[in-house]
Amino acid sequence: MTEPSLQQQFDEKVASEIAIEPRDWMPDDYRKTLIRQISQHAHSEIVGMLPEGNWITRAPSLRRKAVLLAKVQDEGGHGLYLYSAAETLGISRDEMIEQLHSGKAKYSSIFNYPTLTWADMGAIGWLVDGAAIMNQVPLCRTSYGAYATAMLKVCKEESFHQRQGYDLLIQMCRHGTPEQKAMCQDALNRWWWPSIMMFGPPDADSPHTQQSMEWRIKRFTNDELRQKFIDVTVEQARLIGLTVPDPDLKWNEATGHYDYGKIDWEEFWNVVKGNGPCNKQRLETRKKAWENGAWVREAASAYAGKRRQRQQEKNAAAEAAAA
Ligand code: FAQ
Repeated sequence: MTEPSLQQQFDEKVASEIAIEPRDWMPDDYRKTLIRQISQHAHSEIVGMLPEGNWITRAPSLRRKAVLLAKVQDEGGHGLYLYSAAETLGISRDEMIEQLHSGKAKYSSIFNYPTLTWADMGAIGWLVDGAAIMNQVPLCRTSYGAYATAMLKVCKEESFHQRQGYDLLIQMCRHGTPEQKAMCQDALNRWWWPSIMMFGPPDADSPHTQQSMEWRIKRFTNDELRQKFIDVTVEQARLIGLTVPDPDLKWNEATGHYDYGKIDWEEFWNVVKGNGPCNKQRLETRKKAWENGAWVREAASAYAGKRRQRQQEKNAAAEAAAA
């Protein structure tokens, strides 16, 4: 079959909502875009374990510790599904890790901010996982089958993550001391703007959005998702008596949405370029973990090799006996 008709088949599948599967023909740029997005998403999940992992030993009760531990483990699992989904596109796990460690591949800007108080665990679950859900529910219908399948499971777990964070804040805001409530407000003040930056640059400055929308990798633009997130989250803040740190935030009857203040895109690009408060620390920690885990990878692959060899010997013996 010649290239134009393969392209045509691909276009027709995308237009009629038939998932593109790993063995299907796909344009090179579609493959590259998916590898870029899925691997960066995977890196975000893995690096994203660090800010909360920092608080597991300091959780204030056994229940909160168990919940936080389960959540952070889930994020590790999400990273693994996503690395596997990216591998179906022809990139190896080692290449992806190399790209993260060399700074070639990005991970979400949000994980370069420090977690200073226990209320940050609430703010991350509520805002960061809340933003992740807003972005990832539409990805359950993304055009690449393996990514969509991974997203289905991830989204179920993200809902629990968002809930546990919001629940933590409800407890402190409604039943806590004035100091605890002030700690929650401080967490919202610090996490609000970075959370709404998570959706990426404004549509006018987003080089990938238009093409990704055409390929139905993305189902909504960065600005559309940001707006949806702001609209639901402002109401949730009000419900627990917290104030969103944006003096320009105002309900707009005409649009049916909240208008919001100017986002500091200079801060965003600065963090994306590696100059946020924790970029260096996050990458150093990941590199060290990779180096320290080398013996585990070696042992696991030696064990897998031995099992394979034993199975081959068994099969050969069975064949010889049957002959
Ligand atoms: N941070 O043209 P666009 C989570 C980059 S998971 C850093 O708009 P695109 C769960 C972008 O890569 C959070 N870089 O790009 C959790 C591109 O650079 P490149 C991660 C960013 O791909 C919770 C350039 O800017 N979620 O939170 C960011 O069409 C708690 C131009 O941007 C995903 O990855 C950013 N915020 O749209 C875990 C979701 N935004 O690659 C632990 C899947 C943009 O050309 C604890 N990804 N850039 O060098 C997506 O939906 C999209 O990739 C976007 C960006 C929306 C992130």
